[in-house]
Amino acid sequence: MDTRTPSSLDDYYETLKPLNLAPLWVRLKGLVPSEPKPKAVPFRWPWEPTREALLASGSLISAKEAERRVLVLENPGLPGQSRVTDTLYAGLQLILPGELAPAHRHTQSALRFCLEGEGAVTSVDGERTRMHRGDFIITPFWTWHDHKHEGDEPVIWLDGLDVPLVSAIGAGFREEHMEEDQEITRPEGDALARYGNGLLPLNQQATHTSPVFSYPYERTRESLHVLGRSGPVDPHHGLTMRYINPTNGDWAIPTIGTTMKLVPAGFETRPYRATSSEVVVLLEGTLEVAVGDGDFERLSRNDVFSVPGWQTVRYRAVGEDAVAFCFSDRPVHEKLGLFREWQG
Ligand code: GTQ
Repeated sequence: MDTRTPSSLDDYYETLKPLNLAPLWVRLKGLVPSEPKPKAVPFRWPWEPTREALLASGSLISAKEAERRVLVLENPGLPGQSRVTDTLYAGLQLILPGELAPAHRHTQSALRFCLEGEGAVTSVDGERTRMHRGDFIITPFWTWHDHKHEGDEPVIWLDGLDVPLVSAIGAGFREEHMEEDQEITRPEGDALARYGNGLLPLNQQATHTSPVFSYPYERTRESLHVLGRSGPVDPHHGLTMRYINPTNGDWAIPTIGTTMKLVPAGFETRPYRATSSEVVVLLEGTLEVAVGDGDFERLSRNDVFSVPGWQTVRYRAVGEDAVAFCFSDRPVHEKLGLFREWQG
């Protein structure tokens, strides 16, 4: 080996490559930035063309062939990476009458937020739940889940998963079930009655994920609209309620924070930013959102919007009350003691 001292730093760097070494001093500021610099950008997926593209897949590939017939929402700042923000995955899933998306399980936690159509059923670890617009459904990590369609119109829902987070820590596993269609062992509504009525079985232990795996919109909506008539409206969040795990008071999913937000007609939120990144989908009304120095962008029904971390965000509702479902990686920031927020 040539042990002579290189004559320049560039020559020196060349000598480091075969040794699998690198100088920290050229990388330090990138590795340890002064503040978060997400690669994801704020972006809106408009419902109509997105829905059209998804429906077009329906005549080309079946849910069974695809395993899951999903169009992944790819953030333009992270092309080819199947990420909606730096840390979250989102997709829009289509299931047609009579179809079955076969049972599997994985260590990624998943949520479904139902947007269009009636008649689909998701089964999770032995219990079925019917899916209606606005329902929030959880498939906890490592639970068997399949989706089927017993109705007569296309059904579309938004999938949210912690795929990039699980990948970052190298904890991803998947298994296919031996049967396409898992065995049902409890009646529909069991989980909601057992865990979701302000009651718990006497000796219930805390669970990682909320055992209430289906949160019907009917109930969420009632809470929000009752609060909307009387309660104070938070200047930064409007009326935002988080879905909880009743066994420990934590977020419903240990890695994904889910909320429903009502912004009253004419209300504009104060600027806010947090380290967590978020995905927003508009359920009711018209919501405008401004990120950073950008102009307000209008979200219409079922539009999906990505808010990267550490970006200032403001919302305003136009015309009538706006209701939006949001999911974020906030629980991970909190659990690591790294959650920061700023309220303008
Ligand atoms: O429905 O189980 O969008 O496993 C991505 C991975 C949906 C699902 C996705 C999945 C699923």
